[in-house]
Amino acid sequence: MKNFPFFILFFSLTLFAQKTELKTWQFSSEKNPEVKQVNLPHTWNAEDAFDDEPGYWRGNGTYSKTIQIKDSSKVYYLHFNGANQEAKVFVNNKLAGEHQGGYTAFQVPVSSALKPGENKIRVELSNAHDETIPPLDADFTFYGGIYRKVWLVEENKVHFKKEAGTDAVKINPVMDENFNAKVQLSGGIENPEGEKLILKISLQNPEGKEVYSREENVAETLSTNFAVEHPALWSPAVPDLYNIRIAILNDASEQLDVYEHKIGFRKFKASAEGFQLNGEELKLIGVNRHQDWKGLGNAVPVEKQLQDMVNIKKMGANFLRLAHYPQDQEIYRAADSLGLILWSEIPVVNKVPVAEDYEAYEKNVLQMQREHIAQHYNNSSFIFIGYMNEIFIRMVFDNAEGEGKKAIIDHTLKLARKLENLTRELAPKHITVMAIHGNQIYNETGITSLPMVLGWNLYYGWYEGGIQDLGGFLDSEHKKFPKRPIIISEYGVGADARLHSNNPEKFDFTEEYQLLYHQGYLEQVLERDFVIGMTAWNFADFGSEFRGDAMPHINQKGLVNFDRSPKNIYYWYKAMLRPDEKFSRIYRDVPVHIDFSAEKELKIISNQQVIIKLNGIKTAEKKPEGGIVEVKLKLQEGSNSIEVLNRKNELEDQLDLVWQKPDFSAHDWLGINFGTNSYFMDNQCRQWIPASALEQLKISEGAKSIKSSTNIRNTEDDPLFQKGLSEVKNVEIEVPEGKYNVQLLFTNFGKDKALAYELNKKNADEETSEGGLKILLNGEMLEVKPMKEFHFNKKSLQINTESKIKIEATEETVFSISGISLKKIN
Ligand code: GCB
Repeated sequence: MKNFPFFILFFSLTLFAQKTELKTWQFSSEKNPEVKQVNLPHTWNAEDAFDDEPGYWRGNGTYSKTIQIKDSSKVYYLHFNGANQEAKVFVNNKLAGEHQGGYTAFQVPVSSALKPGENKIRVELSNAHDETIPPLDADFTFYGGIYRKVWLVEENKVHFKKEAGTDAVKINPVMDENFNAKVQLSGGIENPEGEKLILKISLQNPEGKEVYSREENVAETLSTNFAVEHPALWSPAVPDLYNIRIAILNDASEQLDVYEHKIGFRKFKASAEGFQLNGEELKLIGVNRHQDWKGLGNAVPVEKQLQDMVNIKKMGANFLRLAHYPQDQEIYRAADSLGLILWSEIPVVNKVPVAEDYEAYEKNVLQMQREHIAQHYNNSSFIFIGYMNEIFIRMVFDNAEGEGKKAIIDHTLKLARKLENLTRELAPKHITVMAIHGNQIYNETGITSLPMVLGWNLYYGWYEGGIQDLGGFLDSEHKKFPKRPIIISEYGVGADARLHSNNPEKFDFTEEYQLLYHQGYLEQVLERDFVIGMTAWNFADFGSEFRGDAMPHINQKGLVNFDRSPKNIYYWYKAMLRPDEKFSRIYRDVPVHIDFSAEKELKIISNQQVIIKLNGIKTAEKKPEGGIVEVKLKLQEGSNSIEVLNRKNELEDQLDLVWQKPDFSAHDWLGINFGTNSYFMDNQCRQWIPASALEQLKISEGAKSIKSSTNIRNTEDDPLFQKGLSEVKNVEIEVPEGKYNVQLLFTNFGKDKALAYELNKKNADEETSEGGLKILLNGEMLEVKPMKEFHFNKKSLQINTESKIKIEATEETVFSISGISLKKIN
């Protein structure tokens, strides 16, 4: 008898839905017809979206597998959490269902196609461009594949209806002014034989104690409500969740299906006076998130993705925009339990088609929004619902005019109205929102008056203007539309942990410019109540195949890197947003201070007073200003130990920093980078210094900076080649007598720009076709072969010299140069 309760447990569990994860599949594609075994999550673009070849493969892939069916009295569905982007599902070679769109879940009823024993499942999936499926155009990579989980779901004949990719159960916890709640439940039940059914509803409080339970008769429609007096509230500070359990029983009291979900009680309101949660003001501060990951594309195991959620919360965020598409269901669950308010949206980005594809596009988009809302409605964190991002940007960039422009505006407005109405109809208690780019076309067309809250994606200090232009712009918008609540839905700059500068400037991709920018934005937003929130672009670096930032194919505006290692800025936000958790961390910039001056301006990211010790001796005690402590340290040549302690004398952080002069007294190698103020760490961990840091270097007058933001092929050290000096006649570097290996680095910046080694304009082309550049290195002629666009060329020579290395153009010419490295041989 001892085992009896366990038997009961097992027995009752097997009565309702069983989910079997279908992990292993056979895969082939049009591009690679050879069949191989893959495990989900899977994408076929994890590599080619990052290689040197432009573009990534977009086409058809086929997944197949066999499954065993034992019990033909059951009802079966195939549940896909996400497959990008057009799927056809076949069971035993018969089409069982189709789905358009890569970011929402879908379920295919398969019972009628299945037979007892072995069954063949095949999924034909395409990520080829299709004008009827969003996104059509966007700054992220549309990796193809079944990149989320798939289950075979086995149900009793009686079960909760499946609709829009989920169980058709809607839970609405409505709060009154006194913070009493009414939980409204609605939904549908499949009851093909009209059985007599009982619904058993129960609610457990956050401590797990049952606080409500009721049984009632039900047929096919679930529609009921019950009151909860003064429930514990859900908020980012205390995300208390109740558990609701709805069981369908037959008249023998056997459970036929169970729906269980965690719900939070919260009351929210957005106005130009601010965002209110549970009657209190809450400034929404957080990040945007893309779902992909270094080396994995979009096929990221859920456990890994959840680390993002924890780290976003740890940073002190209370708000998260899931840009630009619905993400895995587990992300919403994590937001519920961690206490992150979500803005979630569908990927209607950059443009709407206007030609014959519009109708089909509209149909797909509306269906996508239905699925999006149905699948996440019961998540308490799901509060802001979005449906368009920068929808006029393509029109603006393409300079559309006249009839063409009118057609775009008309179609876009038509779709926006439909989406706004649909969203309000399906989620009348939620907040609708749209993100737009910094252009008045949105106000002029009236599209901005549709959503309840307007999101501005603003990049003052990056794509345009200066960091301090933000405030003025916000004020002028507020003056024009004083009732409109605004969110800065995006703001950010590219930053690469390999690049550092003492004089940060726009578009240099240094972490120092990133810090300046975010400091400026946070300050300007905190001063303005009508700005109800802000989400930094982006939590992490992400894949965008066509980009040529300092790391090609990657948008580098993340607070953390593509592999999720934090940049300095992540800690800075934590210092600003988490006064409750004291910490201090030395700002990491260059690993070796290469300068004539022993003085190092050290930054410490901190939210508490700190003591700084240099080589064991206390040198400063300081309070942070805006999350940063700055100290000047006089380093000794060679290694220096820096320690940071809190006021209790506990060590918070420690760093060894080497100081070397930029000459050959301490080095046998020097790398000089032209056309930039930044220090750069190459893929062999060597630090290149800007030419301006070298007193022993002379460049002929009239040289100009030249740069390109593109993928310089065949190198991982793009920043070294993306900048240079053009119109150089000669470069001289004083060195001690000796033997050197001199390496000269040249870039061909491509046709649209002058050639990097820009021979004087008149005979540039001739020279190139004749075999490239001829220059003199300490009098010896060096020929540099012509190269393809956006490739670099390297030329090395060993020389003996008494005091000087001189690179000069041959008569009448000038050249461009990206870098010089010198290696002392003895
Ligand atoms: C935007 C877009 C986003 C881009 C971002 C950028 O405004 O909404 O998709 O990635 O700018 O980095 O340029």
